[in-house]
Amino acid sequence: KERVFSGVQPTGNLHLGNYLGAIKRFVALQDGYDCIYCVVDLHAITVPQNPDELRGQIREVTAAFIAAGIDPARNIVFNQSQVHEHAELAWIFNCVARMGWLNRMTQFKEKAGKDREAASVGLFAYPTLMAADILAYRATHVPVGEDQKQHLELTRDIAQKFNNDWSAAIAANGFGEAFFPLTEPLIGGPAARVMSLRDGTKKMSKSDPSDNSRINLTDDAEAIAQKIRKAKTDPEPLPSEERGLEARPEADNLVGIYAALADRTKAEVLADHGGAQFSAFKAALIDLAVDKLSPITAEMKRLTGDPAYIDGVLAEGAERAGAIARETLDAVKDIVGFVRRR
Ligand code: AQP
Repeated sequence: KERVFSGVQPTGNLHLGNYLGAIKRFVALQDGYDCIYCVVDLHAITVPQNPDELRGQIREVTAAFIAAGIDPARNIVFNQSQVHEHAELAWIFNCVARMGWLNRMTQFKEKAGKDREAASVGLFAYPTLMAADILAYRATHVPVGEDQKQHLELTRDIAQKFNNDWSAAIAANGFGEAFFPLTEPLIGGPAARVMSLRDGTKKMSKSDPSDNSRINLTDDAEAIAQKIRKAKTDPEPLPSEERGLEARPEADNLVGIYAALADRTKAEVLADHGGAQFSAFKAALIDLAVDKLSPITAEMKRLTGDPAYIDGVLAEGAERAGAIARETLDAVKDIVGFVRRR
């Protein structure tokens, strides 16, 4: 079976974009692939975190994975900091990646803001750690939202440069022509980029100061209803065909959310709701969103009330993940020329 890896940061305010763009798709992949899902806490501290909140958020993301339908017995679910090979491989990749490659990363530019000198070195090196997360398992596929596309391209560049730079040692160690796979991103569907409910040109994000801009996975039915009712729209009714959504970012976003929640295409949603006023469409979307999200929210709440269970899942997952990552690191150390303990 081919291997899937993906991660979610425990940075609070897990939202509908994280669910539709990532977590819901993780669930769908567990039947066809060998899947590894990680709570990437090392990534979270690239910006300041409160230690007690961070611990809670790690457990909350784990609970969200399980509540959404990821089975921790069939898949590997763990938090990154428990498997030290991620950080070790990231260091080696820091020596493979070029400054120029990382300088082009748009997420760093956005997150660092104007005062780049004050950003952490970790925030700059974030993509090499992400490459290590994926390649420690030599994963072939990574399901992510559209915003991660550039980082996945960098992961492929790092894998390729590693394979080229050490090609003789890779062959000499019996790994043939290439040690790392060129990982394929799995990006797509109607919710690859869920936008803010307040501004259809901005992505729905954890750090948006307006809570009304996003639906949190912890929101109750009333909050979901209120946020959708208040969501920005334009004055026209819904079009009947997808091309009618062009240049209507807010309409496009709500139709995309509906389609992803209902497991349908935007065209199918418009075939049913084309011509409807937003008041009617929003009412249908509220029913659908509450119907799909409430059970997840309730289960997340139940699971976060049992931290010992969550910590047990993470420990067991780390054990299994570590065994795979260790094998990769042993091979990498041999390829690079390190002397290792045997
Ligand atoms: N708006 C989105 N639409 C679709 N997918 C999204 N993802 C994030 N936002 C959207 C996908 O969710 C997964 C986990 O993302 P992350 O842990 O990197 O966190 P984030 O939500 O992108 O939040 P940040 O970057 O911590 O905060 P903001 O966005 O506030 O700056 C990924 O697969 C991501 O693509």
